[in-house]
Amino acid sequence: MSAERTQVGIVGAGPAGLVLGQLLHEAGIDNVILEARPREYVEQRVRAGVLEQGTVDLLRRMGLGERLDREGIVHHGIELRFRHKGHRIAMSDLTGGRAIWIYGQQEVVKDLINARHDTGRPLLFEVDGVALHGIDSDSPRITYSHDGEDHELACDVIAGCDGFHGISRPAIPEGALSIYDHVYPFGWLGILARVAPSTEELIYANHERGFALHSLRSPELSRLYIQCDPHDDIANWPDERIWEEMHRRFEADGFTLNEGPIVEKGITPMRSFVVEPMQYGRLYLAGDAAHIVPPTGAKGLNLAVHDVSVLADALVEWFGSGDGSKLENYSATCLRRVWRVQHFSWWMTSMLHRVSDVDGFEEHLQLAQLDYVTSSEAAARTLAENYVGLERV
Ligand code: RFL
Ligand code: PHB
Repeated sequence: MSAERTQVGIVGAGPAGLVLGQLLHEAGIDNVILEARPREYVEQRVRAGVLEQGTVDLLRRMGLGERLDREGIVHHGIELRFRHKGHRIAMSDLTGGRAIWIYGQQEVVKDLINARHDTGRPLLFEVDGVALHGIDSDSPRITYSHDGEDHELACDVIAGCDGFHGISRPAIPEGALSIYDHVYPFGWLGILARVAPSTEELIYANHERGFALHSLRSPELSRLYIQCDPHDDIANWPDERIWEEMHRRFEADGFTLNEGPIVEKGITPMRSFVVEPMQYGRLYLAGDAAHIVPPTGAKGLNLAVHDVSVLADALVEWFGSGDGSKLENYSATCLRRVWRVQHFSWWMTSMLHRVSDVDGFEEHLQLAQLDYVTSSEAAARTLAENYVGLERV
């Protein structure tokens, strides 16, 4: 067993762990990142696509804006499509010029991994058997094996950035946590298709056959989703069936959906989940390890980045001056935004997805809300300011 020491042990090299490692490095705080998966896997995983204004501002401040500004696509509006007609929400006009960027999560992750390598600080892939010890003491430790050798890493604090299925949250005694878990009766079937997007701005469609979303990754790559049964098997969805369903759900006067080869497809269940508090002893949870939102609000990655910017700020103060007040308040500070974003993501999800609705009551409520959001400037601004990301919560 080899013994090592660091100030902050970070479990997980998703957006949360990598951004935290970089922010701590900038402040001269020693840290080690441990990742269970291979580098190639982490860099290829197709997930989020929408970055809020605040996330882009932070990445630029961290010196990670170069490729993002070159290849990312800035968007100033989105379309809500219902009763087969499109209605634009002019996000930037409604929010004093704020916007969102389309830049794939795996591109953010690639940029962060490259920046990490430039720092020379450790980022280990394919670690096994990660376990946390003494998290309620002043000297927490992480044990793991790497390249067939067992290691013990002594830390001042541990950051659990290991996603929803990680080991950090379960390391906290059950009685210390309150868990809020809401599972939706639908999922998203998502595809990546090698074809020019059929739209310049994202389309969120409420359709009698179920929700559909048209997004993109580049001028040659479209990203589309349709609401489906979360327990359905992707094998039941040959490409022709997917396109046929997409055509029906996006149908509108003057709109043509471009088809192309599907290069990736999968089904994701949808849930809202929050654990409180997001800290226990010397363990701090961040990102999907602490909360999950349904993707309709495009918020998960952005929230993960916000958590770690709060955590980094608190750790810099604690290591720098010994003042632990921000660290003590870490969970409370994060949870204000977490619950705001939970509400927004649930609200968007509820407004846009079809559920079994025998008497049509819910459908009428959804359409009434969509009419309101697309005709009242106040209602449109509520959607817009949440979508681009609130500056202050
Ligand atoms: P991640 O990205 O899951 O990273 C956690 C990392 O921890 C590793 N790990 C371990 N490492 C060591 N030891 C262990 N025992 C470990 N267990 C796990 C994992 O391998 C992984 O590398 O969590 P993080 O960093 O908190 O980031 C969260 C985001 O990934 C997530 O919230 C977003 O992808 C959600 N999301 C979206 N968010 C947005 O902001 N905008 C979007 O447009 C958006 N679209 C989406 C999404 C998520 C989706 N899916 C697939 C759930 C669209 C979809 C379809
Ligand atoms: C995406 O491009 O993957 C995407 C866009 C908007 C969402 C969710 C995902 O709400």
